[in-house]
Amino acid sequence: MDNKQIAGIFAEIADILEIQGADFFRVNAYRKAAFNILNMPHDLRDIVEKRPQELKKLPGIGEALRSIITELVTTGKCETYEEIKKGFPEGLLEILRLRGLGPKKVKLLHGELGIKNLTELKKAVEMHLVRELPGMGDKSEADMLKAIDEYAHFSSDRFLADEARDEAERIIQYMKECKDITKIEYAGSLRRCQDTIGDIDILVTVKDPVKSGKEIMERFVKYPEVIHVVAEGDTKSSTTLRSGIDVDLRVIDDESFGAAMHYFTGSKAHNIRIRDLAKKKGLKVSEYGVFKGEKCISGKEEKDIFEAVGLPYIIPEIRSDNGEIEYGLAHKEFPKFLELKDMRGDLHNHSHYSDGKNSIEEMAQAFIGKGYEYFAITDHSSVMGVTGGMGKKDVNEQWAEVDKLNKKLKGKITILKGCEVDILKDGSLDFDDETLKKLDVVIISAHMHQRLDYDSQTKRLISAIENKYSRILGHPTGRMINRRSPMEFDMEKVIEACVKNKVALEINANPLRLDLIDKYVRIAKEKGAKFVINTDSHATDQIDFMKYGVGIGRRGWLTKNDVLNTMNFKDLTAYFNSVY
Ligand code: DGT
Ligand code: CA
Ligand code: CA
Ligand code: ZN
Repeated sequence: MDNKQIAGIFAEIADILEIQGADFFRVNAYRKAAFNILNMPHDLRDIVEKRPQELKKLPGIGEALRSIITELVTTGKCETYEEIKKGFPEGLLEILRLRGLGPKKVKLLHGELGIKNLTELKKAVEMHLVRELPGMGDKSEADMLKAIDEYAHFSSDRFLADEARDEAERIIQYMKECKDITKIEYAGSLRRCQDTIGDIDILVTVKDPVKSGKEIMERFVKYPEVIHVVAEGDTKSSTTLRSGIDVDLRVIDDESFGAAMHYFTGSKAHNIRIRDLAKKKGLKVSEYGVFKGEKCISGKEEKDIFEAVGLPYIIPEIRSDNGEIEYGLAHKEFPKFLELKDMRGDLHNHSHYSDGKNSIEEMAQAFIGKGYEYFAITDHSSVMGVTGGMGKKDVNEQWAEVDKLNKKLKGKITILKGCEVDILKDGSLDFDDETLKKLDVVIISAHMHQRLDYDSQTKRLISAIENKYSRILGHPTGRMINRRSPMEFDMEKVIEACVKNKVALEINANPLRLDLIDKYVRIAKEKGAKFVINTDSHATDQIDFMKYGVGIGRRGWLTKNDVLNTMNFKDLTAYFNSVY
């Protein structure tokens, strides 16, 4: 358990206690502890395990809370927390997550109206019972209704790609310590690089399934992050992790591994098409293999499945029954799709000139570590005051610094001068032409006015795209997964404007964005668009997000040639210069 998770539990205890009407000081002790833990620089796991005497020095954390921290770090559980949760309606915790609803209001709703969950709250609001409560009125009711709708809309039970992938990789690492395992891989939507993940599917083969199958399952359900075992069997078990994500683990016979990988990678729609193709050839394809009558004829490797039904190998990312079967039947092979190793640079990054956490030099060192040829620093323009956007003075300072660094780092990496320029409400850009002209990379992004009506939004974006200095349309829809819906506009028209004006479309690789989405990537490619895949890094540890963006590119059937930042530095600058 890390600091954030521990702080989360303390905050939840405080909320529950407050709703239950506990003593103010007790509530406050937990709340203050949660705040302090969230803001402390040290990892509590290190302190508990290596320097327990330092626990006493933590500000605002008394003895009782210290022992809870130790309990949480060492066992992952906490008796006080379990005790407090007993008999407390779980639905109230969900209500607490609504915007504008703190423990005070929840206590009132529960105490006065007996509300225990979201459905009951919604009913009470619709029956206008809430406005009668002390301190409430028409407006509080309307706000609550809005918060309920918003919550229903955004709180999907799907997880961000990086959360799921990190979890999966950690479990695989943990399981690999079991010497009997010969193969272990994740399948499902995670392997297909979908933008959100429902649950994690892991497949395992072992040297001797009869002997060690049981051991594998025992190890799996004992994984320290497991908070609930949904099912435990000899060949399949399911658990829920602390993060809320479910994991399915299956032990597979080595002879069936390919067939199982194919089946559990999906998608379901793709599987159904494969099964039908097999039937037409008088075969049966299942998760166990390819069968002719009762006899298993292949299935050890995934390619066996495609071979059996007369298809070339299909990469996991495009298995969705969106034309890949038809294409495969008509062609000997697929185009060579984009790969992570094709990427030679990253054209959207922030430094501490705006809201980034690192200096330009620190970013440069990180990118050198990745083996990139170049990267662009594209801090925000001035309008983004909240994120510390750059004014004219900062721009000049930054260019001088970039020039200096380029001399110093010559032969190692090249830094491009860029900017993420805001698209203003009327479609003009936040920097004048004089400034834009001097930049190597101009990304245009809409961070504000995301709720204009459909036609105005379309017009606004197109007019920004038409600015002769625009090079890249940054995170085109502005969506944030589970948080903010995309802007509404005519995507096809915007794509066409990008093609006409030679503005590349960004696939923003940040797992919270993954914007453009795969469907539009494919449409844009068909319309002749060019793409860039950028991490939009605000810190050095985000530069590894590239793989998620490449995954979306592959889902959109992109090849290396479609993506500008696969070019070498010389070709890239020649391309950008040719646009004028
Ligand atoms: P998710 O977890 O919702 O992000 O999406 P998936 O694709 O990982 O789906 P999941 O975990 O329910 O199942 C994993 C794979 O197993 C799925 O992609 C295809 C296969 N599968 C599951 N249920 C069925 C089914 O009823 N029929 C067929 N043909 N395949 C299935
Ligand atoms: Ca899944
Ligand atoms: Ca599953
Ligand atoms: Zn941005």
